[in-house]
Amino acid sequence: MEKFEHDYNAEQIQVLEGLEHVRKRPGMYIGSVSVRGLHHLVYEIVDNAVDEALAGYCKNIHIQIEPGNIICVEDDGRGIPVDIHPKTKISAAETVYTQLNAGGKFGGDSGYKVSGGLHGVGASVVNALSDWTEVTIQRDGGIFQMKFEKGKTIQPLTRIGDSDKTGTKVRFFADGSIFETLDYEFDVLQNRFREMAFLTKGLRIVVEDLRGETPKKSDFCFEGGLKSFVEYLNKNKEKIQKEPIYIEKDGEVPIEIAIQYTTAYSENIYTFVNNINTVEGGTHLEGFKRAITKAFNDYARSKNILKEKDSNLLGDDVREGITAVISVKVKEPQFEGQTKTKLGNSEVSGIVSAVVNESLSTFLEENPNVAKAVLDKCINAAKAREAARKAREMVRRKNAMETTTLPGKLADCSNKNPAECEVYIVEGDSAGGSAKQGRDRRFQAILPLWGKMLNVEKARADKIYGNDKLNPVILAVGAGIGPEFDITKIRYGKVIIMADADVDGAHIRTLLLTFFFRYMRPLIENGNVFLAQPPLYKLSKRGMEDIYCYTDEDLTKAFKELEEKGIAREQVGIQRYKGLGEMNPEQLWETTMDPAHRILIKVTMDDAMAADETFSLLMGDEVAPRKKFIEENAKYVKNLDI
Ligand code: 28G
Repeated sequence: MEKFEHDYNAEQIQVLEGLEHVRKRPGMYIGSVSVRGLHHLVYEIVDNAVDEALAGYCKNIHIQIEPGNIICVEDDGRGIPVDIHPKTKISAAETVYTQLNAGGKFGGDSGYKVSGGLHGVGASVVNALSDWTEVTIQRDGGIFQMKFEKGKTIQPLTRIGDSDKTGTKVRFFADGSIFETLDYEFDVLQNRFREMAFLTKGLRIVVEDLRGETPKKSDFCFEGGLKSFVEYLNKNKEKIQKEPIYIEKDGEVPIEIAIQYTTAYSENIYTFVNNINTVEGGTHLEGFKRAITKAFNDYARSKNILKEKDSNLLGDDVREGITAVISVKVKEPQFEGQTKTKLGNSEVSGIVSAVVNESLSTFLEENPNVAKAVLDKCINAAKAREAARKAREMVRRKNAMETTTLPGKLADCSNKNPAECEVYIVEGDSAGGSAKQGRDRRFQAILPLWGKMLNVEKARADKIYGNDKLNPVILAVGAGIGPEFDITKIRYGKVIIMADADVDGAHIRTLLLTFFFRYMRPLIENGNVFLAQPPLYKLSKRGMEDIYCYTDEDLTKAFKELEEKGIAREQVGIQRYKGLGEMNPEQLWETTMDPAHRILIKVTMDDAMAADETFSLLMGDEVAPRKKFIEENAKYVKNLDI
């Protein structure tokens, strides 16, 4: 009996120490305590519900942001088991919420769990980082509830009623003393759960925001799975084939893939392992690429579309205009790479490659018209590749003849260590002039751009190289483009886009982001691209230091703070900046370029993807969605030159 007591206490102490560590070092468990980490809490809980769906027991997941930033997640699965462990006298449910890594997350006994990165750390981490958590379970004929504060049990699992239903409901309020912000972004959650719904065919996910005056609600359920995902990604693009190619195979490594070709020149392949976006790719992507290159070449040879004298199509040719989503489930995934989003399991490559090669070959045989249309495009891509090579050679030769390979408009910095240097890409000559005078020339370079940009959507690589607007950007960054882009050669650690806060500025931003996304993607993945944020307003008054406001909220806040100091709004002068050109060099330095005061926004892959989507919408060939977008956004886009 004594021993029993002793064990019990030791175990409990361990639990508390575990959760204490989570609170001390939250970053180790959820990446950061920024808004990103905050959203991670929701993903962790929803992941558990999705696991229950993958096990085949849950059909609906409901997520609500309640007023006051309380999160409520409910599923109709079996309910977390409520039985009491005979030794610890603690319910299974409480164990899941208090023991680090409980619930088989790292065990591999309960399906396809995640064993690396930021995911799958489990409910106990959410509990530890929440001010309070409340879990309600329906199963075995009853309703059971338990409550926690900052991870500590304040009400063990208690039967509070009867029910003939089953399911789990979790409500939590994140700890404001740990997170920088408690404000959830509905769009961020909505995008993530749309993606999850695509990845789990037939699962219904409803997400609601009940905080504002007008509640928001999205209802996702896709019977087509990844086929629906690809159709969604291509909704604004002109398709070469009507229906996506769909591959599904349940084996040792379950595989689901959808592919659809468009007339665009870019390649868009998204890959997932156990529902985690593997941004850095890995063995599943390698296997896929190998298989489609082989399948198209074999087919083209067998039908004599490629003659004996012709050389093989390259991977790049075969992937031009492709939109594909690849989802695999791996029992013990190895995640590698800088952000732990690269699949390392070598066995996966061959498995994916075999499945794709077989399914795609069959598809091509059965759909000769689609095969022909896609191959035509691939062969054109090969020709363009050859033309691009020549254009590149020309540019290189031309640049070699000139004394410097840097663009004439570039005002370079004196420091040559890329890690310490930054280049501002500035729209317009007058803003460019101010930036040149205002900068710290030791580490800040300025590249002014002006005039209309090339429409990247409609241009192949050969045009990009010769383009007089983009070539300076390529030369300034110094690392090439497309497949040859070499991140180790970049000349600046920060590439900063500085454009006005108006429609034209938005236009140039979208264009540049799309260009970087399509031709210098590692630059974005590596976190080297930034947006400068110029102020919108300046408040000034005699005897008071000027106040710069970067958003309308800033302005409201500034007025409130002034009022608290007894200064009325009428007493201060307010200047609204319409463009960067209105600021003198000192102001531009002070507000937008001085590392001590400026606001820089790091561009994420999500931002770039969104830009790419907007771009396709505005520049692409599909007329109907563009018209719809313009009608819906008429007041914003009237100045846009499209
Ligand atoms: C609403 C928000 C989040 C969940 C379940 C269902 C079971 C479960 C969850 O089991 C313990 C460890 C590994 C099996 C499993 C119920 C088996 C039988 C479950 C959720 C037992 C956890 N009956 N639903 N956990 N496992 N939903 N939604 O968290 O071996 S978590």
